[in-house]
Amino acid sequence: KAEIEANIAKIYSGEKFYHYPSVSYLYSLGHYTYIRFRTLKGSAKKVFFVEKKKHEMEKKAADDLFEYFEVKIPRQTKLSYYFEVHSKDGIFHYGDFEVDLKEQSKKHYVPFWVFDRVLYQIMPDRFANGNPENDPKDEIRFGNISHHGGDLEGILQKISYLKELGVNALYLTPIFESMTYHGYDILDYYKVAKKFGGDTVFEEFITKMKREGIKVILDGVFHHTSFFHPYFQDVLKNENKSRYRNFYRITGFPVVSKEFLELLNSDLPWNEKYKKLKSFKWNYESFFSVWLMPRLNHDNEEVKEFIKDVTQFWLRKGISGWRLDVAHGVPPKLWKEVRENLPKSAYLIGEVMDDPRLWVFDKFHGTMNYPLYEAILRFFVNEEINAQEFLNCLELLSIYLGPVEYTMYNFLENHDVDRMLGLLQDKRKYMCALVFLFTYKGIPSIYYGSEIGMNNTKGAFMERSRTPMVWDMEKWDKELFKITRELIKLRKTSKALQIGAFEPIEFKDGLLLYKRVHEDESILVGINYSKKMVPIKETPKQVLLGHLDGKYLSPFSFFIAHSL
Ligand code: ARE
Ligand code: CA
Repeated sequence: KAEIEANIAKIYSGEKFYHYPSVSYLYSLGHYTYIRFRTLKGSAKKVFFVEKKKHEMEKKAADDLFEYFEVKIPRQTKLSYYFEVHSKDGIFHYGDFEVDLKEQSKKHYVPFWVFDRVLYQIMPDRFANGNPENDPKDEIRFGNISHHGGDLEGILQKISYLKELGVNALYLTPIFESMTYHGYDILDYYKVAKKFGGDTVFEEFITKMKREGIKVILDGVFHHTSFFHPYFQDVLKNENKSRYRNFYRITGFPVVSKEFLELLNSDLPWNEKYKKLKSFKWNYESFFSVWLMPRLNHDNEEVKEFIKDVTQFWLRKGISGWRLDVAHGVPPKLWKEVRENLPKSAYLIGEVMDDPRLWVFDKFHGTMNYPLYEAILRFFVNEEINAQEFLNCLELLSIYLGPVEYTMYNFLENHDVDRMLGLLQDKRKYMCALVFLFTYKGIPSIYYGSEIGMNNTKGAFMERSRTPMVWDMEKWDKELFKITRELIKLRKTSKALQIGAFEPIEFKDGLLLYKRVHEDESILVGINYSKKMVPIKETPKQVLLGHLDGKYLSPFSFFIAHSL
């Protein structure tokens, strides 16, 4: 181990200290400008940021190799500065930087409307059936799971519900022509599926949502198309001579065997066919070996143009942004081109499962925040890390993402993971996690039904979190609905929660105590995720939500307050 460490130290010895005014080391957001500095672990005792005045920087986080320091100062547009590093070998001056932050914010423009949003994710098939006449027939069921008949009319009929809840942006999983209930196998990217109401209902949908101040974000599936998409069908038919041969990643001909086609065209019911076809071999790349989803060839200029065209098309039709499916399976460079091609006001979220850094800054405005979700799972669900460790995870992410953090898509659940209330089996605990989600940096989202206590964890993974929305009010958890509604309200009106600085006060054992600060607004949040009563050392001015027992916070409870 010592040898490895010595080698690492050697590799980085020229880089013991590091800062460059790139967006994750220097940025402005809200009321502040944030400056970061990196040191090789153990190589600095103190770091000062010097700009007119000398500011001591705070050690925020550490990973295996480095320690990260930060200081925040009132928002600046121009800066000239250097660093003074105190180490055991003496005092060093690092850098001499002149920076115009206006240039940076022009380059990393974020659509301003995003900050005060609370997203609500809906799987249209599973939400509300507003028109039974458009329900698809059973012959297009895949696997054992099929359509429930939900549609855009259904969502429209529930506008008053959405208003009461207070959400002001919707993320809909795919609504284009497809054969499955989830819609990730798109047949026509320019048509809203008839089963969801078609183009006419979509227009009405957009108009009404606009009137209500609800933004609409759609799911864009550009990693793959459906096997039955006309482009892929053309390849099947014309093989090597197909005009669309290079739209996909074909690895040989024939693309599928005769037996495959025979089975496909047989009279067997879809669920049987689908299962049997899985065991065949085929000559194209696909999503996770799913034959139904052949992978597009993103090196092909025509495919690039196609993606740009579709994303533009629906923005012109009135949507406000895209959630981009399997974004990590498409080259980042392409997303950059896509972004440059769209109006600046479009909000782009990539589905990226792991390290998001390659995909943000000049690509997406954020990703589905899986790293934060992992940290939440580890602290709130598995309880395998304590508050200090949780804080280090948060601060590391903050160091990695810089301003992007504030526009990440944050979630406790979505259609690909289990419902957290089900995992926790404890409403008090769930509310603690929810309070964290709504008071932390990033755009919070609610997955349909969580607000009323849906918590199914029985059945197949992924499918079990997609049971139909419960509309029978008798079955609702009214307390959860109320608290969710209040959190949404608070979030929408608090600049501190949207763009304020995050100031940890005490992260110890199960206690999370922190402030969110913007100008003269300061919100104090306490979450006691432990079995003990915990004393709170800050005195809040006015408790807004949850409560304190004198100076104490009860087990698995929270408070949100205006602080002095
Ligand atoms: C269906 C069944 C599954 C079955 C699968 C294969 O539901 O139980 O295993 O078929 O036969 C959509 C549908 C799914 C459907 C799938 C395939 O929603 O229901 O599955 O199509 O037909 C990976 C990807 C990530 C992806 C997840 C699901 O990296 O991009 O898997 N998420 C998006 C969407 C999905 C959607 C698709 C992609 C496809 O959000 O809803 O699925 O368009 C680890 C790995 C991840 C992996 C993850 C799986 O974390 O690191 O890479 O994510 O596990 O949970
Ligand atoms: Ca219907």
